[in-house]
Amino acid sequence: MLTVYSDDHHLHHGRCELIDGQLMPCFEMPSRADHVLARVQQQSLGPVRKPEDFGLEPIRRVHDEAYLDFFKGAWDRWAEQGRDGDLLPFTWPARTLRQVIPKSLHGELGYYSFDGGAPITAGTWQAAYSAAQVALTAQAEIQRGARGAFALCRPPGHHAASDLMGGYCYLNNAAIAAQAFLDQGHEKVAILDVDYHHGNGTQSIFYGRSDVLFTSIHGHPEAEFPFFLGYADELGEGAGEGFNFNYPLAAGSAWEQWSAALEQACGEIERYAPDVLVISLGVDTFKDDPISRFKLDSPDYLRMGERIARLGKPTLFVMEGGYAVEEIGINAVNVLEGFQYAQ
Ligand code: OKP
Ligand code: ZN
Repeated sequence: MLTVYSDDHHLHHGRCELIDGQLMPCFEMPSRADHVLARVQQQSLGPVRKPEDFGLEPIRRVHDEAYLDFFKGAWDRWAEQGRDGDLLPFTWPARTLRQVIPKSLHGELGYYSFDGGAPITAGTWQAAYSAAQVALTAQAEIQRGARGAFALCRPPGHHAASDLMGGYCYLNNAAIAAQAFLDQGHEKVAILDVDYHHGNGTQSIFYGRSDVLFTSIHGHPEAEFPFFLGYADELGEGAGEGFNFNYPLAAGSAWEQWSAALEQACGEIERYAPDVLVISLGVDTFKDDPISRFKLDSPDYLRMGERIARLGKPTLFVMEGGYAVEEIGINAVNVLEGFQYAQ
């Protein structure tokens, strides 16, 4: 299986995040992708290629124009103010406030984000842009007839909505790839999001549409980030009604509970009968993940890949979360190997 990877991810390295009332070094760090790449090479998964540049157009198909302009220009405005620390939002247009776009940098940043977990640094735009190109290049490989391809994206994307960054995410790599499949002639794309956190961005982008089925297995939002989306009663709206399925699970869930939810998600995907499948591949479901509370073990990821393979669809894997840095390579590549070597 082809892996697409860009060194540009190193350009994004946030300094710290606020967690449990403390400033901590960012869990979403460059060594994550380095470990995954090393494991891909160690296991001889297949060739590794740099991304092609498809430009901004396929990104614009998913993201709001003004949001992209803001994100692209935000660091230079910050630097003009003489700042060199990470740019982080601190005020959001929550209930009782107006959805108005202010003129100041911090006002706009609050408008275009939903949490304080996505720092903008000097290289964040370039890293996120390249991650989207990584996803599009792997998508093109599937389009050319490959059975599977791996987009080793960093930063991740599934929390990013059309005009919102947050949860370590800026551009929604999986959604951009899914939209590219549709724009290149496919009629139905299914997304299966196996990251520990609900893919609120991806869900919101496709919530009113029937050409993309969104399914997600994740920590229950009553107790877990992103808290305000990802409940089981969110089934889509308008033309999208019946094309969104969430499987929130309790903290402590292990393969037994997780795989039962996977069976249900696979049932919906089979009923939908998509042309292609996009996997938002987070491995923060791992038992030793420092910010998550599921109990999957490394061999479980082989089973996960095998079950996905049995859906029998051309499958694009897009890297999302996973913060147990030492094991992230083993676990992510186990999914790919389980898929690759399944009948
Ligand atoms: C991203 B992905 C804020 C703490 C909130 C955000 C978790 C984002 C997970 N400083 N934590 O889904 O793995
Ligand atoms: Zn996650």
